Amino acid sequence: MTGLFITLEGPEGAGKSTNREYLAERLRAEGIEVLLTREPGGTPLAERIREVLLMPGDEVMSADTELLLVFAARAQHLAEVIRPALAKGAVVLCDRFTDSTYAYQGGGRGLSLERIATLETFVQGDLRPDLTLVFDLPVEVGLARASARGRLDRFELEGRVFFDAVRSAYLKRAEADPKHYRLVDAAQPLAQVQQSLDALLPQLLGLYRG
Ligand code: T5A
Repeated sequence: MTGLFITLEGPEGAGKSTNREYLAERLRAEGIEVLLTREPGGTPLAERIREVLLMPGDEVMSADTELLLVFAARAQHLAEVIRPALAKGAVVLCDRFTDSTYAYQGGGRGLSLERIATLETFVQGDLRPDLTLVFDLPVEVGLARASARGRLDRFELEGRVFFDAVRSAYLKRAEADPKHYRLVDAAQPLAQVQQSLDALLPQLLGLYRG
């Protein structure tokens, strides 16, 4: 692998998609090839799995089904998109990845972290993000931003306890591994969030250029 794998993580409405575009522009301005992608999704098949995961329905999805679906989509995404782009030397900016699984299925649903780690190794081998940006903000601020957009997806219909657990799972992971995580205060106005990203840019370029 010669490229750089950066993931953007955080709860609903944290600004991951908005800032992914911003970071991509900044990196492209440096002449770097950037691939923007997201999870669940990123390929036609994985996007179909995303629809199954996000669409509210009458049948309650078991937590194990949810876990296996996110990893099924990830296996396809890695094979079709992420690994080939990294092999070509691109910077891959991925909106959510396996930290979301630890936060939502581990923290939110309470599934065993060991079981998630087993699937992580099965699906990813030793591939892990080079750096993860965690966009952190109070749960109510993120949910207000997400609901301002209209119809809520299956996860956004969860309650406060679920999202508190998601947020604390992210914070715990970031605190445990400062080398691979950067926390971004996503409650600030967008211009300030983007200033924080500008401040991180030299580190990203350093990682990319070795
Ligand atoms: N999931 C995913 C799992 O459970 N397990 C997994 O393994 C994976 C991979 C995916 C869902 O799937 C779950 C988690 C998720 O629930 P999604 O739509 O991809 O869903 O993710 P969301 O977080 O729901 O996406 P959002 O679009 O809500 O959040 P973003 O991308 O963080 O936020 P963004 O950039 O779209 O911004 C939301 C709104 O806020 C505004 C933006 O303009 C936009 O209107 N905004 C700001 N406003 C004020 N100040 C700022 N600083 C702002 N930043 C953005």
